[in-house]
Amino acid sequence: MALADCRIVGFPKIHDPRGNLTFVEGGNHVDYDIKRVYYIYDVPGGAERGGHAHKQTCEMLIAMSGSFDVVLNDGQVEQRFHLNRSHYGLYVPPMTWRHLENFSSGSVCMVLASHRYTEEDYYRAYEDFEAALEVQAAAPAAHRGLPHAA
Ligand code: T46
Repeated sequence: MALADCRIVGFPKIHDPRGNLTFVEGGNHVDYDIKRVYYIYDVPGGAERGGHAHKQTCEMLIAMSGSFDVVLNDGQVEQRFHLNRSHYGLYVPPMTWRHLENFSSGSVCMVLASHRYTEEDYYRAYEDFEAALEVQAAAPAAHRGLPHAA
């Protein structure tokens, strides 16, 4: 996976004088089965979250309230996304290093994840992540699911 696979996804927003409504559908706005939902809140000023990559889990990050920055890195390129609307999500594929910072007061980050939590799915040391990317890059194309010459 590369940073090019990361993307902002827009969700429907039903405007209503009683308040707006947004929905997220599996198989539509999210193209994986959602196995877990978690949220980060009560973040103290100046705190950072993340600082790791997942081996298999893909995630959709949504700023349900307030705002924060998500900095993504695929081992080659780094890109910063500012999330501040609950009708947009940031899709993050596996093998993407991420950290979250600049949380505004009262912000809530909700995450729709493709896998249940297991610590074995994490690279928590950047050098382990880099080493895994090198192994992937050295693997024959067929093992990476890429087209290869017959
Ligand atoms: C990501 C950002 C946005 C669980 O027991 N279950 C869970 O589902 C999760 C996510 C965490 N935990 C435990 C594991 C640790 O003992 O909660 C503790 C903190 O977890 P972590 O260090 O992973 O938290 P963050 O906020 O640094 O990162 C999490 C996600 O891991 C990560 O994928 O994108 O939130």
